[in-house]
Amino acid sequence: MKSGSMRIKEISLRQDPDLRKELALLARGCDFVLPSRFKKRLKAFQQIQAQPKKEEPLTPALSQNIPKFYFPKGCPKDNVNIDCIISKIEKTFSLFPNERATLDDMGKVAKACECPLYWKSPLFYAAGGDRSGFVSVHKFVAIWRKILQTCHDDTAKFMQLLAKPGCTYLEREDFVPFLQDVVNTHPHLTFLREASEFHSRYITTVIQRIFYTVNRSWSGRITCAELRKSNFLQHVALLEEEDINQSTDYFSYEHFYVIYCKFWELDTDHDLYIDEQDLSKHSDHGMRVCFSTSMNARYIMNI
Ligand SMILES: [Ca+2]
Repeated sequence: MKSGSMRIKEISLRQDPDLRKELALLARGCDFVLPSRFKKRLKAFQQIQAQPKKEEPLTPALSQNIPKFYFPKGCPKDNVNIDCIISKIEKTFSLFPNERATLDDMGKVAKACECPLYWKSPLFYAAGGDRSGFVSVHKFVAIWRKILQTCHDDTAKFMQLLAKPGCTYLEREDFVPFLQDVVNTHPHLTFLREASEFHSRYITTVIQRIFYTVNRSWSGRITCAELRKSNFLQHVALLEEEDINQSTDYFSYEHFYVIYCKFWELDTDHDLYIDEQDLSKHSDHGMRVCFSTSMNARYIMNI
């Protein structure tokens, strides 16, 4: 605005019929011929030019016009009736003895919360169910009400349930209770349930696949933004509807079987680590030439 007004003053100065001649002389450096009236006006003009430009503060009215566009915990929705959801949850808890839910009951609670079925164990553990073996209606309602008030999409809610207190990211061990519950209760994993020594191997494989796909920064910590950009929660939701082998990105038992068999084949001493010694025996010692190069790491990663 100020540069605009100065420009207008300059134009008016040039167009002043009484001063045009003096202005031409000024341009040639003959300021001593200028009349005092022109000098006075020129001095005032130069003073305006010399003043440093001040940053005009953003008026409150203007800042209020910029809509909020950053929602780290999801964009709040107008049509969420928290009291209605809480009432539904209380009604579900009233079906359980002493209004306490065990882990086996949490499927019904997850549905009352309008969550996918396999959110049941994260809901249970987030409400402290692992300490007492059950969750009381009061404890659960207090926690879920707070989550509904602060987390406005599924990603933010799931992150809040799984992350350690005060953490804004997920680490590998945060997924273990959730995946152990999938192993314990998914109808397509009954044969795996009978082989308890393979539980941790399946869980470890799924966790590695989750981090390989979701943790695009390779930091070892999945952020809310990374989880939101991924298809992981869609796969969790589909666990209750489809054959688990359809989840070819994460949960497929068939994929786990192929990965584990290849690992077992390469891990010749079966200590559950693949090292140079294991790979040196692979393919009639054909890979020995690679060990002194960075290819070693690449072979391990591509298994
Ligand atoms: Ca080994």
